Amino acid sequence: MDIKEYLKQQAEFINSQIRRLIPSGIPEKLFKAMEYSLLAGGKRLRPVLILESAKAVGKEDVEDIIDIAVASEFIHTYSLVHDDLPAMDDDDLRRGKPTCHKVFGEAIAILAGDGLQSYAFELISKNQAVPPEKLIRVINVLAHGTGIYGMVGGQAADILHEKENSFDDIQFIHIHKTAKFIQSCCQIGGILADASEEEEQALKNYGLYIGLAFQIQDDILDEIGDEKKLGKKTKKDREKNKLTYPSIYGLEESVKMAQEYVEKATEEIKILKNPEILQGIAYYIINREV
Ligand code: GRG
Repeated sequence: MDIKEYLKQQAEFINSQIRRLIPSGIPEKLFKAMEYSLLAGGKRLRPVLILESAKAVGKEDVEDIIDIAVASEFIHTYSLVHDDLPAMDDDDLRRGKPTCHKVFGEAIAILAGDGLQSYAFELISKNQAVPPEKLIRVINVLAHGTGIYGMVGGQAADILHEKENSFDDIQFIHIHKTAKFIQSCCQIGGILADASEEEEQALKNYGLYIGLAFQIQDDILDEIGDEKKLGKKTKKDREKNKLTYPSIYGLEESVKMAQEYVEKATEEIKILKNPEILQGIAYYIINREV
């Protein structure tokens, strides 16, 4: 299977589901800001990981969990909108297009991010097909991975750090800012597919390893200044003295580290019924150009 083509198809499928699930009946400018940011492009990695993790454990029909997968993209989009704000990274472009606050103003961008986050949890909690006790676990895992113990905590550490160039600093920041959200998506797929404890742990380990590989690859792409990464932070980040893997280890070592994490990730999920697509995604992460 051509994994790149498969992921492209899956991303298109997620796009159609996002369009279906964008909430209506809200102030028009807020709606437009949410819609603009949600549909501005993107790999849709997190919802795809939820669906593929469920399939890897053996869930054949994922129709009943699509809204939960889409909710993860709502949260991801909120994080990008807030990350771009003047108070954070102060970016003019995201995915090659003007950032949400550049188009709609800062106040609406903040509210669009807030709205996307809370609506994500509303969407999950109103799923009728999944038993409530499972939904509570999903909500808990997602809130943990994206909140103060995960992405929000990592973002705070990234903003607050005093550059020491140490392995501990960069690992803490990237495990929390990037990997924990990705890890929670893999775990959620497992929960929704009734994974055993051992299978769920394998998915958690896989998620953490690919999350770290994802961040290292992101840093590598920034470092080599790939032209295709329009709107991503490159020179600006370096000017702001951000901790990146290449800035500490150099490019060659960073490439090696990402490869090692991917190998560990693929090894972890060998116990699953259908590990192949997740294994393909792991390799895609370090071979991607955007
Ligand atoms: C504002 C609470 C808060 C958190 C922000 C998302 C984030 C945390 C920071 C963005 C900066 C950054 C480069 C993070 C590292 C990796 C990452 C999350 C990249 C963007 O995700 P992709 O590549 O984006 O999946 P697409 O555009 O494909 O959806």
